[in-house]
Amino acid sequence: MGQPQQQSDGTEAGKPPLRVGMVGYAFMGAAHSQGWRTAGRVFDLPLNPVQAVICGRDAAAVRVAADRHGWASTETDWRALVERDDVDLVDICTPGDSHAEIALAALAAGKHVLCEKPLANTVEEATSMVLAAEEAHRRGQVAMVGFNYRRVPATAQARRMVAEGRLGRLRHVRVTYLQDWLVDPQFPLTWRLRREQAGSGSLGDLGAHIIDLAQYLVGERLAGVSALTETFVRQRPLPTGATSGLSAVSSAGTGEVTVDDAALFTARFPSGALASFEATRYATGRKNALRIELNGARGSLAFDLERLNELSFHDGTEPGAEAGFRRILVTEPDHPYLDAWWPPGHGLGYEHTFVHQARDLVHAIAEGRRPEPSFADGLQVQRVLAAVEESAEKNSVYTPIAV
Ligand code: SOE
Repeated sequence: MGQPQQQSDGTEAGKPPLRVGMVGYAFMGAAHSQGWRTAGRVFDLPLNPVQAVICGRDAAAVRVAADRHGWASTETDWRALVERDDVDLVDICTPGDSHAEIALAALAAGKHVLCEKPLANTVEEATSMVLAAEEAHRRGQVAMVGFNYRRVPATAQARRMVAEGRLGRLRHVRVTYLQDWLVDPQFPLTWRLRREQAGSGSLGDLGAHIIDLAQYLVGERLAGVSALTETFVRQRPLPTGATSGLSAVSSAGTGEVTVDDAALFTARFPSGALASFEATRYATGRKNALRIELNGARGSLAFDLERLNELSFHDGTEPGAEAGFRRILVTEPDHPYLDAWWPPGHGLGYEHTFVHQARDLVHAIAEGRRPEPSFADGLQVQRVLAAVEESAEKNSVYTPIAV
């Protein structure tokens, strides 16, 4: 690993600090904390991330989170965090219903912003966030949306290979994101199952990831979709007390599930490739199976998040008798991000995507450039989500994506 000079408080000598204020401390808050804690220790960054303050409404719980994840102080009101002079960047790790309000306030207060996906709950909210981000960019601020799966070394390597033309002209893009944590009808009605908080269900939670990843890998934006969505279990027990990550305890009484459980859609890329997408929390036995396969005129590539240090590559230009899918172990210093980590052959995991995300954002801030994915990229994904919902309501009628 790279060995930047650390001081006892974790800051790095001789570099300007980037003081981070995080809103939210549950699953995504913990994941982003890993990113901020580790990025400057592994990568040689132009700015030194400092975990200044973390915010949550429950004072005792946020104190525990601060101690556990290495934050120097706490707040219980995000407005106070946003106004603090010792915060340069606001990292939004809350459910989607508060993304727009917090991001707009943070940008107005002169902060850089990192916002978890999906960017917002509606196209209107996302549009206002893009306008504010553009204005803020003219003042030197940077705003990024957190599609962390671009930062798996194997997906970044796949992007390189597509861009280099190793697959030739793309014909098929096949993407699924399969989980199974809702199979049990007794699983409680947590915020991810309420439209007013989450915006949508599997579609926004998982579909947003695969839309972004497919467009990133292909290097084009989808033109239109034909979709089906379904809510398999419409009533669920109400949760008692706090929920954490994907787990919760239920009580007596039930409530209505107001989001989709699964979304299925087909789409066309402008250059002609056909794409299919499936997002569900009901794929029994599939835990976090984000899979993508690209088939081009010269070859194919496949990736599976459950085997995230690998790519499967078929080079169609090889002699037929010897050709076939072969495994590329994406663990070498030549692969994206990996020269800073372990000796060759030593793999990474889910949490490292958040370290890479922090690294890339710090570089964008130091260089004053628009980060990728930007809020504008987040808005475009939001438009695809809206088109999927519109198409599904009209029984899968082809629905163009607004630009
Ligand atoms: C739950 O479905 C979830 O944690 C998503 O919210 C994340 O974005 C995804 O990365 C893993 O699954």
